[in-house]
Amino acid sequence: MSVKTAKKTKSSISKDILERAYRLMHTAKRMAELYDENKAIASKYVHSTSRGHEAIQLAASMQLKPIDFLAPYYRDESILLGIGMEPYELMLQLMAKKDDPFSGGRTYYNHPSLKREGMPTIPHQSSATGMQVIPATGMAHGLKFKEEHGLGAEGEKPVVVCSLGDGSVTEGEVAEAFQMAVLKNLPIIYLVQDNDWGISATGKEMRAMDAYEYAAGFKGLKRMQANGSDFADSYAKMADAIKYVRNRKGPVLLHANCPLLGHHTSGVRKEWYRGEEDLEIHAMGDPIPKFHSYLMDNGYDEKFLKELEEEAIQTANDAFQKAIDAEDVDPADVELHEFAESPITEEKGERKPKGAEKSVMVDAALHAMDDILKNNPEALFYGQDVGGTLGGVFREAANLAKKYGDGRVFNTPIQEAYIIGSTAGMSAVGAKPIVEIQFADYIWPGINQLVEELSKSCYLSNGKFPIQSLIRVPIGAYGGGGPYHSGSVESTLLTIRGIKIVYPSNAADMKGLMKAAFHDPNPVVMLEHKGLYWSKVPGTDGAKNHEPDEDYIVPLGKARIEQEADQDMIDNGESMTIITYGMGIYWAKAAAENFEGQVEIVDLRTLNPLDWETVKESVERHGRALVLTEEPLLNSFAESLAGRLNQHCFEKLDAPVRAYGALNLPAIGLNVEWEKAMLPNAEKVAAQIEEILGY
Ligand SMILES: Cc1ncc(C[n+]2csc(CCOP(=O)(O)OP(=O)(O)O)c2C)c(N)n1
Ligand SMILES: [Mg+2]
Repeated sequence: MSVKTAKKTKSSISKDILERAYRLMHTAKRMAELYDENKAIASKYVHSTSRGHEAIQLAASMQLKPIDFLAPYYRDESILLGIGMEPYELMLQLMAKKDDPFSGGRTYYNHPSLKREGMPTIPHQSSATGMQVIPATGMAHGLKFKEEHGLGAEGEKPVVVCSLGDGSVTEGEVAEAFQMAVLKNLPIIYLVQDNDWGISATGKEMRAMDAYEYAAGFKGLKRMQANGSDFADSYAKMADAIKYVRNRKGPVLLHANCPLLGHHTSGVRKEWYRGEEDLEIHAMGDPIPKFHSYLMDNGYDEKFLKELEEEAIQTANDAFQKAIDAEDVDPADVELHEFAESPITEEKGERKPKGAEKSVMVDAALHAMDDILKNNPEALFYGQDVGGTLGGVFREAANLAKKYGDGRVFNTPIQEAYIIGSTAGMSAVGAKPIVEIQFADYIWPGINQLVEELSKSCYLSNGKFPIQSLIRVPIGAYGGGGPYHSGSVESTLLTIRGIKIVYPSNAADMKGLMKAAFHDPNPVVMLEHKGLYWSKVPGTDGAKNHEPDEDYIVPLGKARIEQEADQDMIDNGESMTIITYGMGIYWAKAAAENFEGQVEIVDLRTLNPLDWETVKESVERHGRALVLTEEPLLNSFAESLAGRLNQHCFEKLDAPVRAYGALNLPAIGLNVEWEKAMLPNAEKVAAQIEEILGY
């Protein structure tokens, strides 16, 4: 349509912006109305709209540049309109259609992930409130890291905008992110949209202070406030915030009050818990009439504004019908994008070069890290105590900080959620994070980030945002480590889809797998048995290997036959296989000494993806098998694998596949006698072998 030019405006904001913002406010409003009018279609899948929050959202997003990064939340519909997304595209997501530009129909409305020329980048984030604050801060952290190491793009500097509701600010993980933002002076704006509600809980019920007051505790976090329902005020405050962050003065928290005019979501209706009075108060703050008055005061005429409004309504109406008619998803695609493809598919380099010295596992890990940091300037390594002169409580990173600088190898606060979750943001901006959780027993505070943010990103972004993240985790029991430094966690991790789990049992595999894990574009958790690090545990000398060369790499998902059985034993039906990993290898080897030539041992090396072919072949070759683990057996990975083998190899079996592991107790008692009593050992495994062979 033809748009008449308005009279001269007094506003410092350009005419184009004012008119576009007004049109988009009406677009958002009409979209919300359409969704309410067409509940049967629009509310098939749950959604929230931005009604009431349009002014601050448009003010924020209309000032972002394609170089910037954005982490919006589920109410940020107007943010998405402001960066240039079309209502039709958003409605494709509303209806979970095939061409939903974010997820191909896999995730909810206003849950974007976007890598598009000319628009800010939006990595995937979960639907868990507040949790995106850590990945978003990780983005800012990654940008700063790149800039400080000469890896940033030339020219103007990007900013990260992370938006969240007032109800989310009190969540613990938000505090971890704020702490890191001020500690490292990161280029991020936390935009808190305060509508005084968190579903049905009021501000009074949820907190003793608002986000602006809370932010005062974070020294170095610049605090700002905006009237979030006033476009001009929001625009000016956002402009100041963006300028401050672009100039790298540090992080900002912008607290914007806004009314909540729509329902919490399509499924939780406002009339169920909000009184008349509250609804009236919020209605008085509607940003649209306010902006209308502002425009009238600035020389616009009613007729022209009506034309903008009608244009918006028409666009939304047309888009809705078009989205209804759009193609649906193809269920045949359901398995696409579990993982991004790894470039490492073959074992390469020399596992046992001539003249190589023997290395303990912890040194092989250290040398792998050294090679990685030397050859990949985007790589960085952080976690508790890995930096400085200590270089890890196991000295597994000794001297790396000295060699590569405190900017690349550094200590973090005790923040497991940040350590894990930040890698999502780092990866999105092109850094290559390696992190460490000090002990497997302390991975739990970080599990939320692993599950919600890391594991689902590739799948739910339709393959756009796989997360390169290598998470090293010392694990396992030996020598009286006690209840909180000996735990095994792999079964829990293996219930999380979308992450890979690696568990080397010797120095050569440690080196080769560490490199493959680093080059894998997906999240990889590397479990490193502390009892094997120095081969201090009697019987684990085999964990020391001639050290492979620098090019050595072992693809993930490939098991290794650690020990073969004699062919005549196999032919006579007197052999069996033990499927195991980590410390299990050494229990199995010691136990097998009593059964010469009868026992094959398969070292899984990677638990997910599992080398099913090798395992199945081995079980079928012998017809007798034991799956051995250090974990308490009940409901473990080992038990599940044994069950699967019984099902799939049934016809080739001479005995049921057994699983064997630790006693089913919540912790390993401190006294070494408790440890011995609870865990498997060579004698206990030998008894299992005896029974299986005698079956
Ligand atoms: C971790 C987590 N807990 C609970 C929920 C369910 N939930 C969705 S929205 C919401 C309220 C959030 O309030 P606020 O952050 O103020 O955002 P608003 O909807 O008011 O914009 C809750 C509890 C969730 N999505 N994630
Ligand atoms: Mg709220």
